[in-house]
Amino acid sequence: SKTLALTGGVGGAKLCLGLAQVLPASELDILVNTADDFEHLGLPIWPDIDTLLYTLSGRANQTLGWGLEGESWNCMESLESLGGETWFRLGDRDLATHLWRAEAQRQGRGAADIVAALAQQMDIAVGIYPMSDDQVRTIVRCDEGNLPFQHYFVRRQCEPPVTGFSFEGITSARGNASVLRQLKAGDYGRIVVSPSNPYVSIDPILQVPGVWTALRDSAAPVVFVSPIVSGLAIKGPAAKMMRELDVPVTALGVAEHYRRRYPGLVDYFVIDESDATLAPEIEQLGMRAVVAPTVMKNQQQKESLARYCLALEPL
Ligand code: FO1
Ligand code: CA
Ligand code: CA
Repeated sequence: SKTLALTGGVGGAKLCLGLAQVLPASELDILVNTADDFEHLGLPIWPDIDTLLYTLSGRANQTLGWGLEGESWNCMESLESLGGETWFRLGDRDLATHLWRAEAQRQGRGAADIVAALAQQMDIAVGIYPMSDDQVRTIVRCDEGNLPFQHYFVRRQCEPPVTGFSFEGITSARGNASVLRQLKAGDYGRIVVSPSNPYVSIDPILQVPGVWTALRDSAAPVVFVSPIVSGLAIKGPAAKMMRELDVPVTALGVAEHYRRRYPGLVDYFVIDESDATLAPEIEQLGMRAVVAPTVMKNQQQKESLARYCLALEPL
């Protein structure tokens, strides 16, 4: 049977790469956050989709953590000399993706269709699905007011303290039809939620109407991997957000967040070996706490975490 993975950006893409290495391509589908997407310089920018496409095609820029390797910035330099907006940097090669996508949108193609075409052009055979074809946009609530996600994340470098999040458009968004159909048909034997940011990567996917309940009602074990290890986020602002929201910055804090918002969803919660002492409290939330090396620095660590998640049996 097939595996379904949920992911946001960098951290999640690493586990997805591990899953893609250990599973036949026809047995892996990936449902991706699109609430970080925005329009910039008139172009549709889809960061988490592109991070996954570039990672799975072996061309991700390891240094930056986004965009393509071997990138040049001629267009941004010229734009700067024209006095254009350059706070969000689009590399020369990366620009081709956004230009191609803008043209596809003008032809009336939907997100799922566009992602499938991009994946095919990049020789990626696993199924990559945007969480919805409808527009959903993360708004970060801060003391100083609401900020669109990329303005908070890139322009303001995650500096303003956050008080919450909302996902504009989510109540009327329709989940990806193919993934929802396969979930209901029982096609997925494993469901893995990667260690992406709970608030801005995983929550938007789960809150698309019908998604988290379909995951919960599936017979497949639902395996979450903690993005917090030893009180730190491996990458990105998750730990900072938790601190500002007065949530304990631990794997337990993440597990409590998921239990409160999505009762009955989590079967297994994978925590790092360094957090093993949290296991009993996590189990008191009504989920199985399992301990594994979750830090993915090299290819072998990505594959072994993937294998570990896939080996957990239905409860
Ligand atoms: N992140 C940055 O921190 N600075 C950038 O200039 C930037 C440009 C960029 C361009 C294309 C793209 O797909 C992603 C880009 N990102 C950039 C990353 C991105 O917006 C964030 O990492 C995610 O949205 C959060 O996961
Ligand atoms: Ca993201
Ligand atoms: Ca279940």
